[in-house]
Amino acid sequence: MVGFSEKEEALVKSSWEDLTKTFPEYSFYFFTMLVGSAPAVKDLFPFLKGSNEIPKNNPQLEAQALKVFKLTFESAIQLREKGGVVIADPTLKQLSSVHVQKGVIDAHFEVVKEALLKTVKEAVGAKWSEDLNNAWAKAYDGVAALIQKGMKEI
Ligand code: ISQ
Repeated sequence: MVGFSEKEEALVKSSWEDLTKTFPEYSFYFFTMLVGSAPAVKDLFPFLKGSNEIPKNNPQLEAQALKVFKLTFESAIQLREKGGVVIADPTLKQLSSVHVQKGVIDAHFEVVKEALLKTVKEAVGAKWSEDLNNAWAKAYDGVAALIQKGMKEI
C-alpha cells in the first residue's frame, strides 16, 4: 500500500478547488494537451473523431474529462483514508471492459497522465510544486494500475 500524507491530501484538495472553479476551461486544456502529444487518441472519442479542432463548450468533452479528474481525485482521498485505491468490483469491471472495447493500451495511460499533470499545473499557477505534482501522479498511478489490472482480467 502506498498511502498519502496529510500534506499530499491538502495539496490535491486545494488544486481540485482550482480545477473545478472553471472546469470547462481546463477540460479544453486537458484535451488540447492530450491530442497535442498523441493525435491518434482522437479516434477514441466520438466528439473528436475526424475533426481538426478540439471543440469548445462541448458537454461530452467536459463530462469525459471530469471522469478522469474525479476518479484521480477520489483515488487521492482513498490513498489518505485507506492507504490504497479501491474501486468496487462491478465499477472496476465496467471501467476495465470499456477500456478494452475502446482498444486502450498502456501507452495511453501515460499520455493521459502527462496531460492531466500539465492541466493541474495550468490550473494552480504559482502554487505549483514538485510535491503537488507527485501527489497527483501517485493518485493517478493508483487508479490507472487498477484499471490496467482489470483490463487483463476481462
Ligand atoms: C479515459 N477515460 C475516460 C475519459 C477520458 C477522457 C480523456 C482522456 C482519457 C479518458
